[in-house]
Amino acid sequence: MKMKLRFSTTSPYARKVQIVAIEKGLDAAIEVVPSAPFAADSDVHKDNPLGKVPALVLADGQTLFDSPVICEYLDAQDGNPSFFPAPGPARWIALRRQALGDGIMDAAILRRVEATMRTPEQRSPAWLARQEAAIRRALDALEQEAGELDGQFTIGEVTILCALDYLDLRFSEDRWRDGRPALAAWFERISQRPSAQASRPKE
Ligand SMILES: N[C@@H](CCC(=O)N[C@@H](CS)C(=O)NCC(=O)O)C(=O)O
Repeated sequence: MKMKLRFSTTSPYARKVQIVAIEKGLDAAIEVVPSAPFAADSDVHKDNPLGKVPALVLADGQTLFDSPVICEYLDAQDGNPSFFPAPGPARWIALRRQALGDGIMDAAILRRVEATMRTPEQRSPAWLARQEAAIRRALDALEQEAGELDGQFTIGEVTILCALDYLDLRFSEDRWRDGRPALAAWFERISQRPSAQASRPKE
């Protein structure tokens, strides 16, 4: 029986799972269930009480969430995890980069929700500015370490790739590449990877 993945083509968190599944040769073992978690009639909560994608329903009926948990589970299936290195310096770097990428996505989605689900009167400019600042600082930190991102593809680099592509999808007017040439060049290189090409965000 196939695993079932609650998935949205624009979710950067769900894309992390898709990339790891492709890289590990597990995509054929997963049935993708397109899901719209923000729709009023969404039934995602039937698989994930938090009502969020991604959620992975295993063959025994157990459901895993969120994206860090699902990605680590898929990585472990062949007994040879490469996206989540064993405890040690490489693991802390990978997890820290994942946290930075997830944090960019979290802040970007808060901005998007503020813009799409709240009326102009309800919107808080201070809250929006706070999220924008978090994204800006995280991108600046990534520019500083962009020279060290090449030569590996752990959950850290997967997550950064997904976060940057999400900024292109939703906030292209912010022009995150401006002033960050090393990060932009790394992003162009990593985007050529077949798993990245196969999982490009689609509206
Ligand atoms: N930390 C979670 C975040 C997942 C998440 O926020 N997903 C969004 C879609 S991009 C969602 O389903 N949101 C629905 C909601 O917040 O109600 C993860 O890494 O999987």
